[in-house]
Amino acid sequence: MRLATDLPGALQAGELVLHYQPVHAIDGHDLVAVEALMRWEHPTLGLVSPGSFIPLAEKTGLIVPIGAWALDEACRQLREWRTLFGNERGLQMSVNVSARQLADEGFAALVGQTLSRHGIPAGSLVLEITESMLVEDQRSEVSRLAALKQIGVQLAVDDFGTGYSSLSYLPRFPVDQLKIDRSLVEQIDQPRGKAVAAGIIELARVLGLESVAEGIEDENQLTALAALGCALGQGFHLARPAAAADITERLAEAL
Ligand code: G
Ligand code: G
Ligand code: MN
Ligand code: NA
Repeated sequence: MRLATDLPGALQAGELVLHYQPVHAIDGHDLVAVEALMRWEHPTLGLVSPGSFIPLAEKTGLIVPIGAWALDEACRQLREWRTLFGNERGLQMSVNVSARQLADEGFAALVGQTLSRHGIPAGSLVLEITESMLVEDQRSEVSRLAALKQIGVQLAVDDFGTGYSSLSYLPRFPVDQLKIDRSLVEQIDQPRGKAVAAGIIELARVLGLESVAEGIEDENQLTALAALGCALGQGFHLARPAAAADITERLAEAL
């Protein structure tokens, strides 16, 4: 188990990096946000995707320091882009958060400190949490999320539609975005798939939440989502995750 033995040293060794996937407005195509996605530049295995080491980091608890690093690095990078391209452009940064991080007593304080260290307005940070985190232990989760909302960050439900299909958390949790999972976007070319996507987008609308479609891989899916009134989109058809320098170029082109 190379990964398991090497992971504890990876953060210290500077082997973890963030790539960023653009999030575009579906009407107008503006680049409005990026999602930070971790990568491990392993000295011999090459670029390792988070799917293969995040679960390991969660199991061992390493996700707490690694996640704190990712939050800090994402905010540092957002500061750089906002300074280069103007705060008024309003670029937002999404960061994935694991259950283990949210369960940490000091998480909201950590988020607050990280934002002030980099001079980032709280509203431009989106924390992505998964549905399964919301159904686990509702009472303590509600108070943890409320503490984050008090700071002013936005909260997104990631992989929406793939969890325990319990919607009972939605009225109670102060979330701002629903990120429609790519397994649903994939089925949008079929009548029943389209109906489900339409229902979610309508649900987001009546709750006053932003809808974000993930995993858009072709023009037909984009057109269907636009027709349904989905606000934001992400996917290989729009832009792949890329290193910070590539995103800097894209932002410069969009000026
Ligand atoms: O890039 P890839 O498809 O391999 O991502 C797999 C999973 O890893 C995604 O579900 C994503 O949410 C998660 N992930 C990526 N970056 C981070 C991170 O910085 N922190 C946490 N907790 N999860 C991440
Ligand atoms: O769980 P989360 O939504 O955070 O996972 C994001 C992951 O989805 C990233 O690892 C990213 O590489 C991947 N991803 C982004 N866009 C697409 C896409 O259009 N198709 C597929 N198959 N994966 C995508
Ligand atoms: Mn995500
Ligand atoms: Na997702």
